[in-house]
Amino acid sequence: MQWFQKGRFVCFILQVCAVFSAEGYSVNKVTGERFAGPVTMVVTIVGQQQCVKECLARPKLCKGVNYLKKHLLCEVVSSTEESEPSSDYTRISIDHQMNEINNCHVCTTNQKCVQLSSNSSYCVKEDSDMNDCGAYHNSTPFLPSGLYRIKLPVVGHVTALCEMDIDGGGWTVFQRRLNGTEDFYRTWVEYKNGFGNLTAEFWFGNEKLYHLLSQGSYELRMDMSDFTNQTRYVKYSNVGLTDEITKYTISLSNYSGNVEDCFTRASGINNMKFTTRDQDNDPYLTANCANLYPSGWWHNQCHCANPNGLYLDGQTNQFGKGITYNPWLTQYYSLKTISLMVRRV
Ligand SMILES: [Ca+2]
Repeated sequence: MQWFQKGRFVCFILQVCAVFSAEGYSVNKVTGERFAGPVTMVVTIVGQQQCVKECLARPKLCKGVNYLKKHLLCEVVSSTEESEPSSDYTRISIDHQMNEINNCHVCTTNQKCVQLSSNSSYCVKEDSDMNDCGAYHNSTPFLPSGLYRIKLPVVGHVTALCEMDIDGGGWTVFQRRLNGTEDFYRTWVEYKNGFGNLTAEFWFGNEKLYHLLSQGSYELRMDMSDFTNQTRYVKYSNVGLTDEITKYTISLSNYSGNVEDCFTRASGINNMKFTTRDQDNDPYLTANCANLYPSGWWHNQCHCANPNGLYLDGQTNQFGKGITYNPWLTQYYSLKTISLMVRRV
């Protein structure tokens, strides 16, 4: 509230500017916590006061900030609804009420409000170059895993789940299963646009994934765990996806990992089109694999792994219908967790 008083004081002396240049706003700080996001932008090497100002300049994009003093790091967040314990952080929610007076509220999400000393403010175009999670990670290596706003070609700004800890970090997650809360037996349009909750189980969306991967060379990683908390992963140093007209055909190469390869073998997903319950693009002639093994996936005849299958809690007598990875625990075991993610190389 110190700055609020300062703002009023300045305006009292200048009189005419009183309504426009008042810096009044209220903040609410909690140390040892951070907002879960989405993080809409990151400002580095700034003090806490400047961090708050970065938020005030972007009323459409910012409801609060996470400030990490030891790295002078300022994370601008668009939601303050959820927070989490994080020892080195201070979370600061910011009330923009005075921005309505100084006209910053007319700026769009892609504009920064620049205030001049002459009582006026301008909305200046500001385009983020954060086009995937790797871009955030490369700019600021100590950013935590969580939700971030990225900008994709054609699609524009979207929120993505970023994995910043595993295998060097910088991964954009496009699929996750945790507990069976989300239905993955979905239509073509649902798989195209994405579904679920980024903080729980979700499919990012084939159209977004296509535009994400169109930006350059990407690698893919899939992590799995069973109900005894054993883990395995596979990784491919090259992944590509075609557009919707060609049915989001996937290409993968250069396997590594700590469990046998499944995706680039003859029965794998390499060069397969995407198949959903309402669109059979798989080479299995007599049926739709997405119906036989309830899912949406790059089915072959039909699959060696079924990450979007039914959540069947471990051992099952339903062959191939669960979240299976045949070379590890066979088609009669449905995994506990699985996630798929990509990173620019
Ligand atoms: Ca078929």
